[in-house]
Amino acid sequence: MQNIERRKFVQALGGALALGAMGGLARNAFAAAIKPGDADVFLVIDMQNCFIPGGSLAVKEGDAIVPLINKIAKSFKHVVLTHDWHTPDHISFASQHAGKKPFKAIKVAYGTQVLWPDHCVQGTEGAALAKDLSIPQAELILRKGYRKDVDSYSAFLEADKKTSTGLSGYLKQRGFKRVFLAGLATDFCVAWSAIDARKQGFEAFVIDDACRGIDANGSLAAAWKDMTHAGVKKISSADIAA
Ligand code: VGL
Ligand code: ZN
Repeated sequence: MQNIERRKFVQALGGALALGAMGGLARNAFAAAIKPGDADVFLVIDMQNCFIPGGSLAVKEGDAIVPLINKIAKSFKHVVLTHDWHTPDHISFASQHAGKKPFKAIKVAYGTQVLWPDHCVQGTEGAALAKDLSIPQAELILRKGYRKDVDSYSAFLEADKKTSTGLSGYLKQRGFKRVFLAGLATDFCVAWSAIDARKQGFEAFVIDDACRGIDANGSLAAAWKDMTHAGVKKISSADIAA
C-alpha cells in the first residue's frame, strides 16, 4: 500500500471505529432511557393460571415471562395487576352457545365476541395469579369481565364500550401519566388496555418481550397495527432502567 493510501485507509478505519463506538454508546444510553418515576405505573395484565401452559386458555410461553415481569416490577414505584374474572356462565365461553366452538366469533348485543374455552372463573385455581408471579408490592388488583353478559379485554372499558371499570379515574387520581404494560395476552387484553389507556389520555408503552400473544387468525399483527395507530409505543424490557 502507498503511504497516502494507507493514511486514508487508517483514517477511514478510525472513523468507522468511532462511529461504531458512538453507536454502542447511543444504544446503551437508550437501553436505560426510561427511568420509572412517580407518574409511571406498571400495569400487569392477566398473569393467571388459565393463561399459562397447563391452563384452559394457555398462551404459548406464557410462563416464560413471569421472571421478567417480576424483575421489571422492581424498577417501578407503582404496580397495578389485573384479573380476568368471569362468571361460570360467561358470555365469552363457547360452552354457553349451543354448537359454537372456541376461537370463533359470534355477534352479541355489543358487537363481535370471540368465543373462548371456559377460563378464569371467579374464585377458581385457574383464575389465581401464576404461582411464580411475585409482586407483593402491587397497589391494586383490578378485576374485569365479571358481568355475565359483557366481556372486558380492556382494563379500562368493558366490551360494550360504555361501562368503565374505574381504572382511568383511579390512575388519574393517583397522578399517573404513563402506563407501561406487560402480561397476557399481547393481542387481546394487553392491546385493548393499551389502546384504551391512550384514549384516556395516558402515554402507553407495551413492553413487548414481557408479553406473549394468542395469535388466533392473525390477531397479533392486527393488534400491533391498531396499537401503533393509537400511539402505543413498543419497547423492550432493556429500555427500562433497573
Ligand atoms: C384474554 C381472551 C379471553 C386475555 C382474556 O387476557 O388476553 N384473552 N379473555
Ligand atoms: Zn376472558
